[in-house]
Amino acid sequence: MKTIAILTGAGVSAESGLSTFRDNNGLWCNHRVEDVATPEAFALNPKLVQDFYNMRRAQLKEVRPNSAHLALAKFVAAQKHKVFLITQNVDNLHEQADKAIGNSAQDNPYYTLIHMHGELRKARCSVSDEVFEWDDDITTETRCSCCNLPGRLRPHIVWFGEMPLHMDLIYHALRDCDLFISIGTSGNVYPAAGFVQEVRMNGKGHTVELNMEPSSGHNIFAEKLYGPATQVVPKYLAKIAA
Ligand code: BV8
Repeated sequence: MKTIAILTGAGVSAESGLSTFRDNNGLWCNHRVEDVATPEAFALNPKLVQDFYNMRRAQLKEVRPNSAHLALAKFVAAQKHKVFLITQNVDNLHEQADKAIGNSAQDNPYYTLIHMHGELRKARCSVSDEVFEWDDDITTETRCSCCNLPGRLRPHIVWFGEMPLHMDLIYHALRDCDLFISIGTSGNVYPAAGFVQEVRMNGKGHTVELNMEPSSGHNIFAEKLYGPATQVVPKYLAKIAA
């Protein structure tokens, strides 16, 4: 049984119209990270942080998966190997693509989809840690159904300085995989940026980078293909599926 681990970042969603973080006019260009994506920022100015995520959550209603998401979804659905799709993204475009081709991680025993930085369409109570499906705005007045009090509900997002989710499962996949494909990430944010190193040091997988341009860790990858995800992802997956 072969295992495939795939890491995606903001670049896979760029051609669906979602801003990346560090490209020109990226998300962080309009907001300092410290102002909107840390627990301290949330404590200091909860309305600014909630508005930042409300804007991004609302965008999800207008964006659709692109041909890179769809090629990934078709590739994953066709596998009789274990596939771990580990995304840094908090959008739901992988889920939308899976649904479009009739697949889902819930129904496919070979397929695990991991949102290591959380999800825009979920909210979490800061006190009970209960997580809720959430499609609307969250304000400082919104009440969580667990405590029925305002001001406790936060985006279910991993901020800087917080531990990403499902890390044990992720490291198991990295050490076990025969193939590690990194797609659309700049390799600036840890621990995700260190995954390729983990595969090289403690795993056995062939490592591949598919990105618009060389990432910070480009020289660690055994194979690289550069260009827009909607071109390089379908091309690469067709090659290995043949
Ligand atoms: C933690 C949710 C510890 C928010 C995000 C060393 C080890 C460990 C930690 C650190 C370390 N050094 C520093 C740290 C701290 C920090 C960090 O890494 N800082 C960086 C800036 C140096 N890391 C953390 O804080 C992490 N937590 O380490 O906790 C701990 C230990 C014990 C106990 C408690 C805690 C948490 C990091 C998670 C932060 N949250 N997201 C949100 O989304 O609002 S990170 C954020 O960056 C997004 O998730 C994003 O996905 C992620 C990575 O960015 P990319 O996806 O790569 O996006 P980017 O714009 O950078 O790049 C896009 C790429 O796509 C580019 O290369 C571009 O060329 C390409 N591209 C563009 N268009 C296309 C394309 N490619 C193809 N086609 C296209 N069309």
